[in-house]
Amino acid sequence: MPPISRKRATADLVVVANRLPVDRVVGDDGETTWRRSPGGLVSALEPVMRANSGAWIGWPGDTGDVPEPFVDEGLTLVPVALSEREVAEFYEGFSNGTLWPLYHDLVAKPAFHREWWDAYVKVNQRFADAAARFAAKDATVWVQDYQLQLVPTMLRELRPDLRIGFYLHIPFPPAELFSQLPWRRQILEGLLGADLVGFQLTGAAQNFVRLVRQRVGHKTHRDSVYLPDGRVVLAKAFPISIDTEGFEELARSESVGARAKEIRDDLGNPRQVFLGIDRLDYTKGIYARLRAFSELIAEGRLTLEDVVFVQVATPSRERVDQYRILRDEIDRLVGRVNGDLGRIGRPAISYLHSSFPREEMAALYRAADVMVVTPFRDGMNLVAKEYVACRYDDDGALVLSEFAGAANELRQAYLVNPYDIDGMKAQMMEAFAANGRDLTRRMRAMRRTVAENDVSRWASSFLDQLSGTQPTHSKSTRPPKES
Ligand code: GDG
Repeated sequence: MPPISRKRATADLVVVANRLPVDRVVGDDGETTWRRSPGGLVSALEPVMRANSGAWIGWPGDTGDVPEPFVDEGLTLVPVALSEREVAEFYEGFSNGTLWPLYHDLVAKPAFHREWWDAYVKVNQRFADAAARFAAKDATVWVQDYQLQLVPTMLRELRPDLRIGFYLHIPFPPAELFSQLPWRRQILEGLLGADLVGFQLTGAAQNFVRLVRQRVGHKTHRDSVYLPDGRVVLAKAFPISIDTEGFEELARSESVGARAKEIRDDLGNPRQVFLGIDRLDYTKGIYARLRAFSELIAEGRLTLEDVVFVQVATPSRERVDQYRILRDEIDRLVGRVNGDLGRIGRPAISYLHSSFPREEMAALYRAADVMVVTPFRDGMNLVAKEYVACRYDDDGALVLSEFAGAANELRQAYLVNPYDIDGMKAQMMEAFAANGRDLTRRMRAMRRTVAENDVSRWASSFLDQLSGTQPTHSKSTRPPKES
């Protein structure tokens, strides 16, 4: 893969994200190739980046030497290196051991370690330096997610000419929780380097503005923060979505249809197939949902002729303790449920701890009568939207946690509180027993929502809003009197 020259390396739209949208694959001959990698952010941004021929700055996902920037399938990729220790302290530590649980309502206990914070600062600076080198004059830079919250201000210091946007894919917690963070002020100030800070939901944007007022002392009014130097930072909601058309097209393809049938055959053609697809993460509520389902079987409200639960858990953050513990807990639960309730050739839960190509995901969505998405807290949850996009016959039921961002839009789902096992059981039974007309009415409405609000609309509404923000050199705006 030829490296690209410095001149061609300047980009008008630069995405800065923790991960590059590809994984490095080293063949038997030692040759390096790159393969698309799964994950919410990649699924969401790839179509937009290709359409805009921008540059993407990110970590390749391992600690090997990083190559020079290169072009892969029309996408300019700029790899940023992380050492073994930085992966442990910046990525597994501060990002996934501190911020992830803190921002997800303390579903797990966050750990606070000063050396993790130091690594977070150092790595954020490296991403900011790369963006500063790569962006053309007056370019737009779009920084992604919780791993890089200091980049906006670091980048603004290096390149005041840039228009900078930031988008948070996960929830932004209320002041009462966020205030536990020893470095709360630095994080808020880091984000304020952006012209536009985007969130999944309005409530998250409001949490941010309130914290800025309380903890940093800036004047605010509704969705605007007024900085002493005259700059105005906007904080708004932009609910993310999926490539709806792409998913539907895939679901309609003959091969996916055939594969969906094969999956049902392999499962022994039960009356209904329940499905869960998640990264193996403690925020996703996998354990609670499988427990609810197994109780329905144990109580005889569902039988093994009626149903099977297919749970796909994509391996994730496997070196972080809490994730190892969760994996063991789910292994044990599935083993116990199948041991107690299953019969030869008829397990209650068909559990797959692996990741699959997109085609297989679409076939699973096609094969499932009831999709069960029960996170304790989730920024959006794209799986719920993907399921809806694949149900082109307007059938199938979605059981959805009210604590997923997606519940804001997919109001016709069977909404559940994942902390309430009995409530979940009741909704799963409702979904199982629903009549065709009711399912069609619900699915049609949800399909309209995801068709109208797809990922390209999400990206363009963010970028349009960003390009309409006040130019950074103009210092004329003053806060309204009453705030
Ligand atoms: C974060 C936020 C927010 C999963 N397994 C495989 C696979 N996937 C794809 C799914 C979906 C994506 O990964 C997962 O997205 P989610 O939204 O469900 O969850 P997170 O990974 O936690 O994403 C979340 C999202 O960012 C976007 O802003 O919605 O709230 O937590 O697209 O299809 N894809 C393939 N094989 C797999 O095995 N090909």
